[in-house]
Amino acid sequence: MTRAGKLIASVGASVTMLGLLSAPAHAASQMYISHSITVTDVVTHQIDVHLPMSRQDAEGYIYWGAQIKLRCFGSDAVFNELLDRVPQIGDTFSKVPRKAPYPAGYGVLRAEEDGLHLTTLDVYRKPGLLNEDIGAEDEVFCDAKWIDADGYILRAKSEEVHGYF
Ligand SMILES: [Ca+2]
Ligand SMILES: [Ca+2]
Repeated sequence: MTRAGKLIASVGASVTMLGLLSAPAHAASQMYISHSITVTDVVTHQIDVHLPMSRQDAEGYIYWGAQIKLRCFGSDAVFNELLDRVPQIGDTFSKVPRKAPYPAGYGVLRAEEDGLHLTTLDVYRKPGLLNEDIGAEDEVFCDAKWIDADGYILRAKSEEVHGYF
């Protein structure tokens, strides 16, 4: 490594250490949400939210109380209906784990190498809460609202998933 390279690496290291001491300033700049619905005897709905950033930044945000709020909608020509109690486990997610029998690691913000993640897993009766068009095919999408400890907000919307739920 050149002397300049060493200097840059050393500056990078001290910035990372500062990041551990306070909520990272603008690390959260993008958010992605996707979801899948699997129909068997029941209807299983998984929502995945990802904010790309370093693991250290994700740990900082989670520690300082960042939240992700999720809502899901039935898509219709005139009016997209808010689906009440979807996700079933509640709409606000933070560092606080869901109680068993909700599966461990789901429904709680987690830090990984590629950033901050949230995955929900809900199981509904069939037909149930995702059956937004009675007697017809259903189209469901979800949106995510990120709120960090300073009140900074990001929003993202998922693709529509179609099926008979
Ligand atoms: Ca519809
Ligand atoms: Ca339907």
